[in-house]
Amino acid sequence: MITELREIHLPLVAPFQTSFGVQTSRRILLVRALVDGTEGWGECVAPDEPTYSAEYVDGAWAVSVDHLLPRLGGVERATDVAGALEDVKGHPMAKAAVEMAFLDAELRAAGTSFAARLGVTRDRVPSGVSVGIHESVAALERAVAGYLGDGYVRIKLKIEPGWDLEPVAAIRRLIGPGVPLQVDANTAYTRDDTEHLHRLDEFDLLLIEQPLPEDDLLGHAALARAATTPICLDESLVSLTSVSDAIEIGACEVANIKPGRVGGYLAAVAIHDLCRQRGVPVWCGGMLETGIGRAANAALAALDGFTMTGDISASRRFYARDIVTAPIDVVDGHVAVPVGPGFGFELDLAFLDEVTTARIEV
Ligand code: SMG
Ligand code: MG
Repeated sequence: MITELREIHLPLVAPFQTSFGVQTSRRILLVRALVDGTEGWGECVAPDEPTYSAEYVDGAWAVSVDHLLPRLGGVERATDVAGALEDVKGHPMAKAAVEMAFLDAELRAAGTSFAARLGVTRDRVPSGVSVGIHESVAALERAVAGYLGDGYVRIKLKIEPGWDLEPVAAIRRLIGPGVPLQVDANTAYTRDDTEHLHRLDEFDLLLIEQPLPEDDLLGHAALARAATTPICLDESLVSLTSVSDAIEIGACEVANIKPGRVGGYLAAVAIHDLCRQRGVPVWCGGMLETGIGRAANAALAALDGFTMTGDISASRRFYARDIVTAPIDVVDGHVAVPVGPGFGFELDLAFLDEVTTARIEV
């Protein structure tokens, strides 16, 4: 059962700007569960504002209290959560956090790690970094040089109209032809930008992530036919069906899998399996998670179909201090797959209390 909802507030080490705005801090909803007398935690990736998708932290809190928790009556296992919450439309991030808390608690109760439950064989995953829009190309170059110095093995640049060809050209020049580079538009372009987006082809990018609005699957398919840079979807992929359809019509040559966006880690695994079957490479996206979500993502990304480097960076890429006792670190360009029970993190309870801004026990 769910025993607590908590909201924390963490400042970011530097502003993170995307095509939909600037974030300087994060409010994060955490969910605690109790299974077989053992506690577990889930992290909701809903941002402060409904600008990445419709979900946001206050909405996630409200739907959890008013509609999700009351439906969890007889639920004892993570595998029963999605079914119990099925009547509630949408809100995948809020649902995912609930399922995650059950999963962490039941794995801890069984003394099993998430990685063992998934059956992964890799003990580390390559680490990529997502770099926001900067005030100048020079500032972006400094940031990227710093991340390369930290060992990241793949760079992702956020782009938007007016911040694309020039910064991408500059960074390709800076890092040379050998360093994997990709871009993410977070839906900032329209079908009218097709010609313009083609000009990115010359920079040998791994992929262009979500150039068009999330409901424009046909637009992405047309772009994929015309461009040589593979089209990757993020915001559009909200369920197994949407992924299957997007692949079917040629709109999704690469998939960014974010557990929160698809309703949880169990759905994320099913999407991974489908993509693998269809020969579509996948990678694990990031939502500026704390050490809770980062630990879970590192295990997920160790599944065999995750053949591309994910946005799983060190805790310190976003947070000066994480809420876990052993912040996620990047060593030789990789993040270790946690081996401890559950998702494998331990909370820094004193610090957690310090950054808590709201809390209810249920
Ligand atoms: O966690 O490293 C991270 C952030 C990765 O760029 C990132 N995420 O669209 O992929 C994406 C963005 C969404 C984050 S803003 C809510
Ligand atoms: Mg994205």
